Amino acid sequence: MLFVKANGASIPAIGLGTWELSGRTCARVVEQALRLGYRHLDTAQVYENEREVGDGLRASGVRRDDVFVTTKVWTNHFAPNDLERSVKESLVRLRLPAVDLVLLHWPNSHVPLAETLGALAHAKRMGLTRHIGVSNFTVALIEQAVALSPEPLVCNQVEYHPYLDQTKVRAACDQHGLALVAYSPIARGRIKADRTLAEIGRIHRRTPAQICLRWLVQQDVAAIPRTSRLERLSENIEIFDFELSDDEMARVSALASPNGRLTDFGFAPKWD
Ligand code: 1BO
Repeated sequence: MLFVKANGASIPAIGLGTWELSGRTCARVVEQALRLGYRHLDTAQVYENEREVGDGLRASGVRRDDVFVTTKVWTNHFAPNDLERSVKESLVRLRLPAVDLVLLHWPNSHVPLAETLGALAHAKRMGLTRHIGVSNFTVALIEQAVALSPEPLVCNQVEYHPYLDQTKVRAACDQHGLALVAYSPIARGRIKADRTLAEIGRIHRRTPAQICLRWLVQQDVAAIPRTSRLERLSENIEIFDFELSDDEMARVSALASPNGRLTDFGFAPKWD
């Protein structure tokens, strides 16, 4: 497993995304992923599956300290006291004394960012999390957050896959030492029928999903593919024994399109 290094954190390059996984399926997928070698789990308060993620972690028999666990605070808990309470409630559901990373799930312009980041840093200083970061932040918001945060931010988790150009956000993350963590890294399955990825895949005897994930980790990006199918778990992690050429990397990057974004909401910031 490769690691992405960022402002003191060491983040396993492939993690298990759990958005939209729930109940026993979630716990079973988490358990199996860890048994297969995953060491990075991504959940969130709003996914309503923290309890099952914790159950899967314990059922796997993998040592807690060997797993990088991320959770996220939803935007209605960004006022300082709410944030601390929300993180503590996440820990109760996960049944963990601390997580490795807590993220602000989306920007929220209704609460001053300095206050929210102050509370997030306080959660870190209380030992509730080893690291802190943000998610769905634009370049301008990254700049503000880095300037305002009392503790180093280690990542910005955003949608990223071959159909969505994230050059500007990646550059801002690089400049400030933040890792970019990619959610929906295989474009919610859309890449499976992609001819370019299939062609490159034939050369390396890999699937389009594996080419896509390799393209991400070769940019020093961490990716958190989600699947509820156990057979896909192995596929998504078997990407560390081959390498894409510069030409292949460029061919995958050229798949980006202006309307490639899949996750957008009325409360989203104005994207770069
Ligand atoms: C609403 C959830 C988006 C990805 O975490």
